[in-house]
Amino acid sequence: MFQPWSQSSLSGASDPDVKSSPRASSAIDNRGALTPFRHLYPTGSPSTIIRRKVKRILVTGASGQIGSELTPTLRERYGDANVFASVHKRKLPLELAESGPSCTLDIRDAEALRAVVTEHRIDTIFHLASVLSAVAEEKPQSAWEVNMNGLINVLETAVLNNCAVFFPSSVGAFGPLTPPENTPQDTIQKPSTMYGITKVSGELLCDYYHRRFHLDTRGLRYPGLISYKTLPGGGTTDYAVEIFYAALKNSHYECYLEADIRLDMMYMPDAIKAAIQLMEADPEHLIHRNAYNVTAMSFTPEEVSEEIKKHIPDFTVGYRIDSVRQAIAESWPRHMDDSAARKEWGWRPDYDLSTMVDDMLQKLSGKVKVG
Ligand code: NAD
Ligand code: AKB
Repeated sequence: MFQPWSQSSLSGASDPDVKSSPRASSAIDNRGALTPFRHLYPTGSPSTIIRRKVKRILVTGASGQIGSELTPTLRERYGDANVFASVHKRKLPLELAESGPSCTLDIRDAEALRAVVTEHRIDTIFHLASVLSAVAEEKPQSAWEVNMNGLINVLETAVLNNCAVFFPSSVGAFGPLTPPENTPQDTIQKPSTMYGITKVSGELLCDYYHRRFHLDTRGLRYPGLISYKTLPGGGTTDYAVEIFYAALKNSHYECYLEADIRLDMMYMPDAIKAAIQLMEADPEHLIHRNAYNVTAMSFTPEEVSEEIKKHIPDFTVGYRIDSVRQAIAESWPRHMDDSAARKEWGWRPDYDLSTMVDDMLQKLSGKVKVG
């Protein structure tokens, strides 16, 4: 559907560093060559941070809200056989299970992850396996294990196999002390949730592996994502998806957030575009690797309801507040400044509130049974 960036940016295939670097030994070489505690490790090393042609990809958490849409787009772009989908407890939809290779993998199992990456000669990992914000507040220890130990496993495996890594951070990486309007790219990050703590730590860890081991890590701070293929997996912004199902099914929705809580949001096609565009971007232009603020729209439950009412006039919304998710939402920015992403790799969303609502209702009306 989208092809806004040039294939010519994928010129790494001819880079001698790509061909000459022996995969298994490169990590040892990388580590051995490092001066320990080389302070303020200079960002990037022209010999190892190279343009690369993404060609053998592993998607972790491939059956989730993002993975179930990113995986088929990657398969379309790089070839079905080159995109390996790994899942945990949530199964892949049939068409994804049938269209390319897949496996079951617990991201906390470092050995199993290493075996998949080595056996399938993976060179790029889109690491989506995670516990989201609301579930992370219910199970903080488990969120730490999956989000942090899982990420360390991915980064270590990536070093050993010379892989690039995509890490999706979140608006949740900010907290109550962060400026909520036009939230700058570089600002206070003191989140009050376990999810946020794992996201800031993840961003820092990805930057660390980039400086310390020259790993090609890149990340985005996604806002709430809205999509019609797969339901979200236990976040604070899930209301912005549920509301469409409820509108079509019952013409009524009970919202768990206050009517006037404003949050950044993005439609899934833009989220997929951003991930691929960032991973294909010329590394020389990437100053803020981990992670870029990206947003497409910012709205309240009341505003999205009004937009839905333009299509379903008898739609009504009630409010039954969930204090945990309301508190999380209150600690997040209202609107992020994504000018660094726009400047450094040409980020620009295609959907705003009105075009997103229009498309969501069209796509979902064929899927949801009117009750
Ligand atoms: P999701 O919950 O829909 O999918 C996450 C997947 O991780 C699930 O399929 C789950 O089975 C898998 N998983 C959980 N524990 C695992 C384990 N131990 N081993 C392997 N897999 C495991 O989440 P999503 O919305 O697709 O999000 C993907 C990434 O994007 C996450 O890092 C999330 O924090 C980030 N993100 C998402 C949003 C959003 O609105 N969806 C916004 C910001 C950031
Ligand atoms: C959540 O609400 O947890 C996610 C996110 C914005 O990170 N949708």
